[in-house]
Amino acid sequence: MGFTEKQEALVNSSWELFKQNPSYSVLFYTIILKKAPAAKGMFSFLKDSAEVVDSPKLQAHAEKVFGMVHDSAIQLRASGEVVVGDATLGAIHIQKGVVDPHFVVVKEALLETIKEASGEKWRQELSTAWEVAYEGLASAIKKAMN
Ligand code: HEM
Ligand code: ISQ
Repeated sequence: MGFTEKQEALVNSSWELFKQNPSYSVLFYTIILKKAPAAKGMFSFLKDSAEVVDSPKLQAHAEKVFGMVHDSAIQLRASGEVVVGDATLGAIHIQKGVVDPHFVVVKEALLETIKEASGEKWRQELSTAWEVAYEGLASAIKKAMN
């Protein structure tokens, strides 16, 4: 079964909740660094600060990542596949030293952040919808890295 209208709606509604509160961007980074402390030096906007602090840059980058997963859900629903618009994305991630296990870390951080953002609205099918959208996008980026 392909990505359903219901799954798209679940991703849409929790994406709105994520956007409403900048602290979720901080949470997202914090979880990534807890799982992969060595990733800190990879991010230009993190490597010089002792801890994850809120900044417009951090927020913009995190929102972009979540926004792309949201867009991936829309694409999966519309066409069944994910096309990455930004042709430089593969090269950026290679250059930063990103490897496959990092994609698992970012996925787990994304799902935990969505769980926090959706609060009592959280349910397994909501999480699964985000996971499917993320996996579609991650494989498109990994393909671009090869
Ligand atoms: C840069 C998205 C996975 C680490 C970027 C950029 C985008 C992006 C759009 C360009 C700069 C920006 O606007 O933030 C994504 C998406 C991913 C993904 C959608 C998964 C579906 C990963 C993974 C890692 C990673 C698994 C490893 C922990 C980085 C780093 C940069 C970057 C270090 C450069 C940031 C900087 O210093 O400017 N990513 N990324 N990304 N990404 Fe990812
Ligand atoms: C880019 N790629 C992956 C994860 C990220 C998290 C926060 C900001 C930018 C990112």
